[in-house]
Amino acid sequence: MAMELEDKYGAHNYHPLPVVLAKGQGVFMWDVEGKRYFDFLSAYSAVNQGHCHPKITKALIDQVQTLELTSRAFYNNVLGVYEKFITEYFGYQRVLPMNTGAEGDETALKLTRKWAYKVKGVPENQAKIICCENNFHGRTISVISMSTDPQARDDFGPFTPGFITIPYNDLPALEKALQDPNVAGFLVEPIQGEAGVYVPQEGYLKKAYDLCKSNNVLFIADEVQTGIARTGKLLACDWEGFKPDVLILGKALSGGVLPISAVLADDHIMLTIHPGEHGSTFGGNPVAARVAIAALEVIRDEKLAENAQKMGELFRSEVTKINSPFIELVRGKGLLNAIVIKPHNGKSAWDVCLKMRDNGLLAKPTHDHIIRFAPPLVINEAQVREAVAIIKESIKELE
Ligand code: IF1
Repeated sequence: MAMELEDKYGAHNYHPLPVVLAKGQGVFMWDVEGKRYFDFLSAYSAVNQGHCHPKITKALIDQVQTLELTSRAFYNNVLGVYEKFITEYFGYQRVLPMNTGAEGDETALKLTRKWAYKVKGVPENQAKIICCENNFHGRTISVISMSTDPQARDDFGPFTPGFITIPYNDLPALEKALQDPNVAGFLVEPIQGEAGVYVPQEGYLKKAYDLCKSNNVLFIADEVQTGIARTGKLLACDWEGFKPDVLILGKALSGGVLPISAVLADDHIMLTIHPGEHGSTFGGNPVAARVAIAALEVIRDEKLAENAQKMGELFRSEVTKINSPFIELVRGKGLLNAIVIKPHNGKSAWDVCLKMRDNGLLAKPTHDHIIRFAPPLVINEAQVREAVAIIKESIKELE
C-alpha cells in the first residue's frame, strides 16, 4: 500500500529498499508488520543519538507548544542561548544557523567568497573554491556544480562557475591548485561518505590545512555526515587536531527530528556578511535551537563519540573475521564504515542488502558494490555482535 502510493503520487527520485517502516526507537526500527530491524543507515547519519530520543523529542514538543517560529525579523528568547551554546561547544566565535546540509554548504560557499573579496582582496567575481573529485555536498545547483558524479549533475546545467576540482587525498594536487592567487577556499569532506567511506591517509587533513594557511586560503570542513561524533571524535577533523576555518554541520545536529544545519567561523570571516546579505525563513528557529541544544547535550552526556570509537573498532574487527568471497574489505572510522562487496555468483551488494533486510538489518549500497554501515552511536556491544551475526548469516546464505 505505502509503496504503491509513493509510486503513484511521488516523484521517482529515489529507489528505496523494499521495506515499509512505521516505528523507531534507539538502534531499531519496526515495519508495518511489526518486524524489527537494526538501522545501519541512521538516515545517512542524521540519527546518531538513536531514533526518538526522549530528551530530544521532549525539547521539540515543549518548544513547539510555546513558540515555534518568529523569523529573524524579530528577536526571540531562544536563538541567542543556542548561539552561545553551540559556539562554545565547538570553539568558534560565531554561528550562522540554516536548515539543510546543502544550505550549510551553500552558506559556506557564499561566506568564503565574501571573505575573499572583503578580506583577501580577490578581484570581484574572480574567487575560486577548490573541491575534490567524488565529493558529495548536497543537491542544489551550485553544490552539484562541484560534483564529478554524472548522476548528480547530468541535465541540470548550466552550472555555477568558480570551482577547481582536484583528486581527493592528493596533497601535491592541492599544493598546485593553491598557487592560483584567486583561490579563496578548499571545501572537503574529512571522510568521503557517499563516495564509499573513503578515509584519507593519516595526516592528509592537517597537511591540507597547513597548505591552505600558508596560501591565505580558508579550510572549509563539510562535517555534515562525519561530524557530531560519527567517526569516534566530536568532529572528524579532531582526529588530526586542527580547527577548520569554516565548519559545516547538519544531520545529527538535530538528532534526526527536523532539518537543522549550521556554519561556524570566527569573527574575521563571519562578520564579512552584513544584515540583509544572507538568511532563511526557518534558519535558527526556536524549535531548531532547543532541539539542537538537546541533541548536542545527548552526544556529550552519553559519551557517544567514545562509544562510536569503541563500537566501530569492534564492528570492523568482527566483520574482518567473516571469511567470504563476497567481502573484499571493510573500512571506516568510528561508526562510519563500509564493506566493499566482490560480486559473487551473480549476486551484488543490493542482493546482500535484500538478504540482510530479510534477516532484520537495514543498510543500503552507496554505489553498486559498496555497502555503508552506520548505526546510531548508542549501539552497544551485544547489539554490534548480533548485527555482525546477521551480516555474516546473510552473506553465507548468498554464497
Ligand atoms: C540524498 C548521499 C550521504 C552530505 C554531506 C552535505 C549533505 C550531505 C557530506 C547535504 C547529504 C545525504 C543526502 C541524501 C543521501 C545522503 C548521502 F548519499 F547523498 F551522499 F549521506 F552520503 N554534505 N547526504 O552527506 O545535506 O541537504 O541532504 O541535508 O541526497 O540522497 P542535506
